[in-house]
Amino acid sequence: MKWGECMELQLWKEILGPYRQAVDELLVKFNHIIEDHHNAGLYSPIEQVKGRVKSISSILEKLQRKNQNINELEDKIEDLAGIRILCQFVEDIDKVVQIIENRSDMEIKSIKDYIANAKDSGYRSYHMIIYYDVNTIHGVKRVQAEIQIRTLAMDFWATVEHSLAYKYQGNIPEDIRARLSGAADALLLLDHEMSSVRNVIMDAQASNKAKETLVADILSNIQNLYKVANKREIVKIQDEFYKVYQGGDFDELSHFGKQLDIIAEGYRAQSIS
Ligand code: 0O2
Repeated sequence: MKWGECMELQLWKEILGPYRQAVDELLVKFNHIIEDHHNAGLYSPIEQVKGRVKSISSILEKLQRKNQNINELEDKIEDLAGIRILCQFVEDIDKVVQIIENRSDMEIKSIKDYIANAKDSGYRSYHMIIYYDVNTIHGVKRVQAEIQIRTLAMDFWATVEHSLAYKYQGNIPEDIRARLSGAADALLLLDHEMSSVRNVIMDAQASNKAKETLVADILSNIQNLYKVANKREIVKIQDEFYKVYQGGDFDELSHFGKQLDIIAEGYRAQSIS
């Protein structure tokens, strides 16, 4: 690689650095939203979150396609930082939008609702462009980021269509395009069907999650007791736990967890005094 090319790469790194930081920070924040819901025993409207900084080749291709100057890059290319939020149900998308609207660290610049108005291709997704402040070694920099919010079904379609568009350089043959359009209709139907059983699925998932968290807390309590309680007592607690766990009654397990908390608290108080 020549010196000039090296410099150019360094310049790209400098330009894209704050966007990389924005993607990293936003991923942490959205993942915490998922975790906070789970910890509170609530259903999370966010199923999964992904992020990327736009590749240099993709930036150059977009600038050329939109006939824009490279000096206007940071203004004109709104998705240098891209976040994709995946939801299980269409209804969850509104919830995610509300969460973003209520945040003090994300300012909404614009939205594009390709769910209410699907693209001709069949593409469905909800897009938000936000302003987000990153603290760099040079001070605070306000960057733009694109957040795409869609269901798992919409994402499946978009991923397949994107690969085909890439393969055929944007000119997908008519027969394949027609099949993609049919698939988009089928996925729309699937999203509707899933919505009709949303409450049942949400209840089942929330109670699975609550049980998972409860069992993890109980096991961690038992593990900590190993350090302080006598072995015979621990074995008794463990046997009791297996019995309650195998019984499969959530209320009983919850009651057992509370009793264990009291025992653990007793040992903690003893160790302080
Ligand atoms: P990439 O490679 O995903 O980053 P334009 O890019 O001019 O079509 P604009 O004004 O930048 O559109 O915004 P728009 O329409 O909201 O599209 C932004 C992004 O949405 C695109 O980024 C794609 O990721 C996605 N997208 C939009 N339309 C389609 C579509 O028909 N199919 C698929 N699979 N994705 C779509 P990029 O930079 O175009 O592409």
